[in-house]
Amino acid sequence: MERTKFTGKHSREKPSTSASASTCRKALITGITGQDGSYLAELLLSKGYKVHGLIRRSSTFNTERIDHIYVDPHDSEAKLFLHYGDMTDSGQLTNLIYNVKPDEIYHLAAQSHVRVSFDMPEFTGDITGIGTTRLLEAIRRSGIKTRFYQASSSEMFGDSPAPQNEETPFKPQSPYGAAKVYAYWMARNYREGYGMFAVNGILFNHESPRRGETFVTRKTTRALARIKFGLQDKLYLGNLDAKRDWGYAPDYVEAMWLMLQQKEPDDFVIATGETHSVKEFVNLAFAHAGIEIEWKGKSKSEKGIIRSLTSNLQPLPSNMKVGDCLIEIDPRYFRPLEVGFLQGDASKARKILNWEPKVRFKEMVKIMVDSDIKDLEKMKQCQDVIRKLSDNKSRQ
Ligand code: NDP
Ligand code: GDR
Repeated sequence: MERTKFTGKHSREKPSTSASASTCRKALITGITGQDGSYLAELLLSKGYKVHGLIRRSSTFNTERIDHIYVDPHDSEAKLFLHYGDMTDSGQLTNLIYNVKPDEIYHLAAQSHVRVSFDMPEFTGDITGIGTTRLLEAIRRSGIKTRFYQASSSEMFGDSPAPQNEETPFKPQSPYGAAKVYAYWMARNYREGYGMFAVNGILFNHESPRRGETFVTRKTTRALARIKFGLQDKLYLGNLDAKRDWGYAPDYVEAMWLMLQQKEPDDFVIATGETHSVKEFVNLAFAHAGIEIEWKGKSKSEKGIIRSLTSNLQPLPSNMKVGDCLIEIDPRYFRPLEVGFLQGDASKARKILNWEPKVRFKEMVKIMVDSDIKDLEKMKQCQDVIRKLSDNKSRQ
């Protein structure tokens, strides 16, 4: 498919008169430019939906994750339509829902970074918490009959004992977790109070090559690729002992869709049931790139040192050798409160939605490492071509 950047010039959908268009289902995705939004948009388009996405105005392009599926709306084949808006703007949300009349709404927009939520608790509450209420109210006021998905999170469980399922009490340990608990209850209130088809997908961590660069998995695989190419010396991390139930994002958006296809609205935990520490993630990622790490020291002084280098690590940065320190702790990445152990029990989703994770932890780590290394290889090849061209030019 042709790569066309969204420029904002043609965001309005042209009225369609074709029979197939009038019967195809319409979905609205908030947070379409994020990791999950992009995979979900692909999934819904593959199922024949027309997909409308809410995007924020930004001074730089923020549509990189969906550029490959964007087609100019003047094209009769166009099925993806983008609209400017923000979770703080109730009027625009109401207008959008009234005009688009979506059959399904997937609400994924959020300030989604837990560490950042401690720096910006009020903003996080506004976007991640009240933002959901604004959307629910927009649905109610516009009078549109639609199905609503709320992106709830395992962070709502906080330090409740594992394994966590739909019955586990919420004990959030961050402004982000607290905002999500509020949003969870608002979705339930609108379901129970107004008979709205509103569901909560309580998703545990899920990652992919499209994961934001400041979440620990992607931060690690990206840094690893940069270290391999000699562009970065070290990776600085926070708490290495936290354990997470990490799944693969494309599997998880499938579960979102399944939840909105049920007869009755209900809430579901989505998880793999496996849990691993940050350190295990780092060890596996580096090992996949041919760097075996050993850990020395304790707490803030703990360091990840090269124990051995295997032959698949080519090209090697010329100065890299056994005994070098590649990973250090930076206390800036610690959180005032931490969620130490998450492990989901997704038996309800397995039974009712017939949902199972397809990609497991080890495979997911490899997918992410390979993708970041490939991206840098491509970038390096482009730089080499540019260098050769400019060498040739200067010789002329
Ligand atoms: P991302 O951080 O990748 O994406 C967040 C999206 O929200 C982006 O499209 C972002 O836009 C948009 N957004 C942020 N603020 C606003 C705003 N004020 N108005 C409109 N849009 C806004 O998150 P993920 O894709 O990883 O997660 C999707 C949802 O699922 C989030 O709600 C997250 O909290 C939740 N969740 C995620 C889990 C995970 O492991 N990934 C697990 C459980 C829940 P922009 O691109 O412009 O920044
Ligand atoms: P999380 O994901 O907080 O679980 O929220 P993140 O990847 O940020 O942290 C996971 C664990 O790794 C530890 N950690 C670090 N984290 C980051 N970001 N950076 C570091 O350098 C670092 N070092 C160690 C953290 O302390 C934590 O224990 C994600 C988000 O997607 C939420 O939106 C979502 O709701 C939850 O997952 C489920």
